[in-house]
Amino acid sequence: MKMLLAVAAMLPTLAGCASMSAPDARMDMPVLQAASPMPPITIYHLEGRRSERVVWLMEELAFPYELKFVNNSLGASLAEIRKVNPGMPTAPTLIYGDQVLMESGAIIDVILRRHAPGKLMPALDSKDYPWHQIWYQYAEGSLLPRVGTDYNVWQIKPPERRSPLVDSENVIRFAEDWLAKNPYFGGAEFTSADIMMEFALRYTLLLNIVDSERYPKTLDWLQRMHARPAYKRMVATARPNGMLNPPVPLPDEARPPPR
Ligand SMILES: N[C@@H](CCC(=O)N[C@@H](CS)C(=O)NCC(=O)O)C(=O)O
Repeated sequence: MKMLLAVAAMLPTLAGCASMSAPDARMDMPVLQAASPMPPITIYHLEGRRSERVVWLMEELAFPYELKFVNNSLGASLAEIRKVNPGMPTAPTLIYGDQVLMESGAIIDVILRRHAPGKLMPALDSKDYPWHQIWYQYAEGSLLPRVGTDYNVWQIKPPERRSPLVDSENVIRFAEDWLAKNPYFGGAEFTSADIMMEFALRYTLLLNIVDSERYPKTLDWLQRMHARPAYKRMVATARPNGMLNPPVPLPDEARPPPR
């Protein structure tokens, strides 16, 4: 086994798609992390929604995939998702070989770590890695839940006063401040954290829950994301009529000033 790994590490063809990690204490030699072959992938999709993240990832990696959705109909596309994922019919739902996967962040992580090691992620021992992880989780863990709560509250009954807790304006301001000092959410390079944050920020601005003009760094970063060739290919494939099916935006008075 040791012999095989050592020989494999020297082969230029294998080394091209492999990365070496730190020495493994048990084996006392470097562990080879080669990319596993990608199983057939079908992405169940809703236009303008989180499933775009997975399409965008596949375009960045130039990996093949099948895309399933009904053009111009979120309802009919959701009905398709329900057929394969009745327990939690959300987009993205992914057919990954013989498994049904969900949660965009988990899907992206599985694809990168298994099938594209070393790509679209800072190295584990780099300075960028911890903050890449934070922004990667922040999109679904902090930003969208807080924006969603504020949006739903406004839809039911406009609040009489602003919550003292972290709210939509705070979560967007925090991202804006990061972008004032860093070109990407993963730090120096474009990474999967940008893929996670793009939907979160674009969707928030569509809700009109904050005043986008107060966040020039965010607008500039969004423009840079949308100029990427892989993003444009995603749009051509996953929004063939340019359909975003935007949610109903809030009135301007819903947008609080920075604290
Ligand atoms: N945290 C999940 C959220 C999935 C999700 O809620 N997707 C929305 C579309 S963006 C959806 O399927 N909504 C349909 C519904 O809630 O019934 C992820 O990142 O994949």
